Amino acid sequence: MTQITAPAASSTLKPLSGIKVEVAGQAAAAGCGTSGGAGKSSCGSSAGRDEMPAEIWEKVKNHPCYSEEAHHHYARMHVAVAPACNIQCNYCNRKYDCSNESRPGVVSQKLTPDQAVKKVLAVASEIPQMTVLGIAGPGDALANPAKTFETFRQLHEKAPDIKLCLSTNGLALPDYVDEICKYNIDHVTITINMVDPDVGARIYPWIFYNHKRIHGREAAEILHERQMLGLEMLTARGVLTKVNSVLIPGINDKHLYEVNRAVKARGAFLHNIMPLISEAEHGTVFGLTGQRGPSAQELKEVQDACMGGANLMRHCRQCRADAVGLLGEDRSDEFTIDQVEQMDVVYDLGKRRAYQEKVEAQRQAQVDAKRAALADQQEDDGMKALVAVATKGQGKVNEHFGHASEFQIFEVSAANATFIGHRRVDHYCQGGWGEDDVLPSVITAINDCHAVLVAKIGACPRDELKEAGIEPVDQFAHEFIEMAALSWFKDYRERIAKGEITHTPRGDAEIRQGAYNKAA
Ligand code: CLF
Ligand code: SF4
Repeated sequence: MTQITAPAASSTLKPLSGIKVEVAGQAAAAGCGTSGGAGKSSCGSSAGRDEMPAEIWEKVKNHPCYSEEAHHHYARMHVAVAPACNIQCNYCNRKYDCSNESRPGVVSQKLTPDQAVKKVLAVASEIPQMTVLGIAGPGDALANPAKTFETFRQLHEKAPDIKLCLSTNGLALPDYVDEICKYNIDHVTITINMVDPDVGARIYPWIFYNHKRIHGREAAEILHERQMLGLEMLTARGVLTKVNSVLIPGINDKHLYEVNRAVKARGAFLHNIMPLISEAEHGTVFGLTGQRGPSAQELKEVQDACMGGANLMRHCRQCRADAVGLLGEDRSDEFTIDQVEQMDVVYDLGKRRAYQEKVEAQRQAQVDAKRAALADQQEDDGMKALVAVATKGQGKVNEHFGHASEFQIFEVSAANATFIGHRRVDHYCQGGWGEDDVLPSVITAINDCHAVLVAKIGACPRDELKEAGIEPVDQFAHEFIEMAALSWFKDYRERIAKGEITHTPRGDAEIRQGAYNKAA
């Protein structure tokens, strides 16, 4: 892939509702207020409480998608009440979850609003750190307005501490902004893959709008205008917005910079650039025509090129439309409708608050540990390394190498330790023994990393990792991740300075396609 760079000259997008949008010209600069991400670029998903206004912090502090820090501690759940869709994306097969917010994989059960509400209350009573309820398909939330808003209406009354979150392709969005505000739905995601209808025509074969099916460029033009209008309307009403973009190599990879600047100018709080998931067995147009997804390096390159615009989210797990749990895990099997019907549901707000206070204390300890580790670094010489981390939550290195179904990737330097992504893998450990066939795929998934931080690791994978140039590190078991990564980095630099090792660049890594791994 050729280097992605910011366009040299600014171009001007067509103004929609009176707002002039300058791409690359950085038109809007209203500060990081409730209007979203038009302010300082540090105010993104990785920003902490000191880096944004208090009212924004209140909205994002326990939303696992809007705050990277929160995603180590807080869980979300989706209820699959929205089966229909009003557009066709070339990366979607209607038999599968919406690729906008959920990875391909059939939804186990579609729910009525009453079933959905019961399920949410059941999960909330069992998982007190579940703070957000999202409706993200399996079709489009706003193509099923009656079911979507009936679910939100009931939850607004019955579970006032749960944040409500909605995901849409944006076509119907301008029609429902009042309804969104009425139920205090404070977080809305719009999937925007283009701001140029010529690009859009390669992604969307048709839309269904005003009782008509519309094809080609005209369809993409209408979708684009509705998306931009909906985003502007939400910004004007103080709703936090996130834009999801699917990175499709050769179609919109070089265009996403323009998308980033356009949505920033319209007040988007976050921009989540996700890799296309495209496999022939999904039966999508892109899967069947051989359109590939990006590699890890290609994804990072596009994300890095967009920095300085709308703030980036990099911890998305492209979750299912019925996912339950921390991002990266799925506990939906524990909450089937049959199980929920038999559960004794006690929605105890006091218990939930008490639990979340404990989570907050732990989270502050994680921030303090990072601060202390940063203060202990040698002078920053610009060197950076990626480390993979095996974790099952709480912000700690607390998973065995063989049990990890994903590794979290952190970029570490003397100046910072930042989450930059995750890599799904198959479990290396299969019920007590290591699966030799799996190890090469795990190494491929973290091949761009210099070290892997784990709670425990066996002798065999340890040796093979070393041979592949990835250092297995288990001395920080059960420590906070950033502190562990920074401590490893300090030691790494000391060993380089002593001539014990040399720092060599690593290779690219593969983004895994295919089935979701259930939590171990
Ligand atoms: Fe769900 Fe989406 Fe709300 Fe999060 S997911 S509706 S904003 S509560 Fe999150 Fe999942 Fe990525 Fe979506 S990790 S796919 S960004
Ligand atoms: Fe599929 Fe979602 Fe696109 Fe609709 S908006 S076609 S459900 S990916």
